[in-house]
This record gives sequence, structure tokens and C-alpha cells, in this order.
Amino acid sequence: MRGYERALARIVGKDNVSTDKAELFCYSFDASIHTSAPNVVVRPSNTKEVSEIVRYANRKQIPIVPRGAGTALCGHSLAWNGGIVLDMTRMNHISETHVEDLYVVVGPGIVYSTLNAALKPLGFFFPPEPGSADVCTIGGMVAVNASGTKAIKYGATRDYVLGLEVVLSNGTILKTGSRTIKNSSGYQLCRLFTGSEGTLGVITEVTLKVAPLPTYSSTAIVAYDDLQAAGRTVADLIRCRLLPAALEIMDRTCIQAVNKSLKLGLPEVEGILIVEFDGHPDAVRDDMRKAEGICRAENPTLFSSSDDPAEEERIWAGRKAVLPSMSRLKGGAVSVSVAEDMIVPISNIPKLIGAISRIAKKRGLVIGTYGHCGDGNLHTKVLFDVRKKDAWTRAWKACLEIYGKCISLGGSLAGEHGIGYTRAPFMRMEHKAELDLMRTIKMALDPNNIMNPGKLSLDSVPKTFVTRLRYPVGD
Ligand code: LAC
Ligand code: ZN
Repeated sequence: MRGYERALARIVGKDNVSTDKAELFCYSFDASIHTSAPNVVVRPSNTKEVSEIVRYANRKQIPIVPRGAGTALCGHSLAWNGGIVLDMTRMNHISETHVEDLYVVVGPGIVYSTLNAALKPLGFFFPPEPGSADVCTIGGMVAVNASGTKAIKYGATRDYVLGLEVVLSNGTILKTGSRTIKNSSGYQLCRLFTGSEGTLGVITEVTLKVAPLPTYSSTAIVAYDDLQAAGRTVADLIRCRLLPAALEIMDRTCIQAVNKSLKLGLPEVEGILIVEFDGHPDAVRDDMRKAEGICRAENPTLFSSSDDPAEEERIWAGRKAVLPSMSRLKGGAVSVSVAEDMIVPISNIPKLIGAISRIAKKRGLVIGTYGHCGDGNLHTKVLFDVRKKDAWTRAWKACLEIYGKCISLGGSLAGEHGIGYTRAPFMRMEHKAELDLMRTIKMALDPNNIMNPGKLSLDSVPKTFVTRLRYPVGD
């Protein structure tokens, strides 16, 4: 046993420390295109252990990377400089439930859908609903300010974080925020740690606001022969003061992919919108009637709505399967996550969609576009033969052009997946001088740079960016 293994085993017990090669290999991936292995994985079970581990790592200047379920799409939970991966999944308790005060207190390792299953009998929920809802952890969601299909109406994770317990880089256990629905008492430090991606400290407990669970919903599928028409409908719906619980888009490539993998028989048109309303049945029916009129103004080939939960689930099945289905669309081509989470002001969706398809054509790439158009957030998947170096070069060029367009439209690199490693070299494009302030904050809180180093902000594209890919790239 190496010295650091012994020291860590003294804190968490030897069964919760591993340097086994096979295990380290498993921890060398998340859902991103990158890969990098830690030297050791540690699984703490409480805040005190986390504090002792961090204090030890700080003394020895060993990098620490907190990790939940590893669903991050940009390499957030990869140990880029080796070191310790802190697997937080054992800290998965619900320690307090106070729905009458609109909050719960949970460990960072609890899975999103497990928390909502516990809240459902009480008639409450935590709404942001990411695509990885059945596996992702609340700590990971706070770390990247995650969200998903419900953000247009209910907001993102940051809108629900009332309080946090965080272990700082010197091992100090900090309590920040409150158990109240609002406070105006000083700097809103919960907001600082939310979205900090493990670079400022380790989240060990979360006080989360919860919302009343709607008891009725209705969902429509709307098909258009023109993707731009689908995009225009999004802003039209909102301009008419409709606020859907979800408003999603899928282009032809995505529709073909889910049809192929799930045999759904969706119409293979240029664009499909999914529109969901929830709330009081009368209000929902009224909103859906208005939405139908607005959607029909752009001449859809199909408008079909239902309040039957089984049918609603059928409508959603295709959308929810886009990400895993894309790699099955074309033999030899893999769906690759580059430029995959842009967000723009809602009415600029048609412009962003148009730009993505022009860039795809110019670079000779197949790009599937889908996502949460109701809040301005689009995901893209680039399909190509990952063994070909030239295809990677074209994909990176396309990525830079898409980011440039997105920023010029008043948007941001990431709507809900965060920055991690894969987007770190592009941060200056968006944040300019603001990035220097972010670095000042980072240095103040983590002077030895042990907390998830190499993430969130890079000045240039390092060589490892294109060499440490999870794919076997040839010439
Ligand atoms: C989704 C994930 C990729 O929306 O965010 O499917
Ligand atoms: Zn999403």
C-alpha cells in the first residue's frame, strides 16, 4: 500500500479506497469525449470524512475531483491531473423533509429521481428534470447548475438552492445560505458555489426548495416541414403569454435516430415540437387551445395533443431517447459531444438553428439538433467516424463557429451542462474580463489549486485536449 492509500484508508476505511486498475479505468470516463484516470478513488460517507480527506490533500497538494454519477458531458468529473476522485454517492440520504416550509435537506449523492419519488406522495417535487434524471445526483446538478425540460417554467437548479454545506480547500466546513425561501443577507454565496463545478469546494449537503407537484398535464406533438417554422413558433407561443411546462424541438436527424432505435414511427419531417402544459385542468385546456392556434399559423403537417398520461409518455419517448439513439443512426459514425449545449435568447432560436445547419453543410458534417428551445437551449450531436483525424478537425472548426454565432446572438456556451474540461478553452470567448475575476475568486478560495484543477477556464487549447480523447483516433 502506498502512503496516500494508507492515509486515506485511515479516514474512510480500506474498503472505501481503491487503486485497483480496473476500477480507476471506470472512473477515467464520464459522458464526455475526454478521458483521464485518477490515482485513487475514495468514497466518503460523511462531511467529517470529506473534510479530513480535503485537509490531507491540501497538505500534500494532491488534486481532488468530486464526482456524482459521472453523467457530466464535458469532463467535469475526470481527474485531469490525476489525484483523488471523491465518489460522493454514499452520501445519498434525505436528512430532513419540510414541505410546509418548502424545503428538503439532502446529501449530494442522492439521485434526482429517487428524491422525487420520495417527494411524490407528499405532493411536491424538485422540478429541473435533466435528461439523466434517473441516474444523476443532486450534488452534480448543483455543481453544474443543471436543468432540463422543465426550466422554461420552473427554472434551473440554482433557483432551488437555498443553502449549502461546502468543504473548502483547507478542510473548513462552511454553511452558507439559509432555510428560508428568500434572504437578502449579504453575498449570495450559494449562487457562487452553484455552477462552480467542484473548483471552489466539495458540496456535502444541499438545502433545496421544492415545488407543489402539478396533478394535471397535457402534451402536444407538432410536426413541421420547415425547421425554421418550428423555431419561429417557439417565440410566437411565448409572445402570446403562454408559458409551457416544457417546449422541446427535434430536427430530422434526431427524429430518424429515435425512429431507428425505438421504432416509434414519428413523422420524418424537418422539425418536431413537443409542447406540454401543466396545472389546473381548465387552465391547461385553455392554454393548449391557444397553443394549437399559434402552432397552426405556421402550417404544421401534424398537431396532436393528449392528456392521457400513457399517450403523453409516448410523445415524450422519442425526445428522451435522442442522446442514446444518435450513435445508432449511421453505421461507422458515432455521435460526438462537441458544441452541445448552446443557449441564446429565445427569439434567436431560428437564427441559431439556421447557423448550425449552414456550418454543418460547410464543414461536411452531419449535425443533429434538438433540445429545450422554449428556454433558448439547443443540444447538438455531431455524427462522424471518430477514427478519422480530419473529421475531428472539421468538428472542432464547426464547434468554434457555432460558439461564435451563439455568443454574437447574445447567448452562452452552456445552458445546463456546464464547462468542465471540454469547453474550458472557449471560456474567454464568452466571458472576456469576467474570466479574470473568476480566477481571482478561485485563487482566493483554493490557493494550492487542488480543487478540480484544469477545469472551467483555460487560456489556450492544450495538446492534451486533442490527445486524451476517449476514441481511438487514427491519421
Ligand atoms: C437532454 C440532455 C442531453 O436534454 O441534456 O437530453
Ligand atoms: Zn438537455
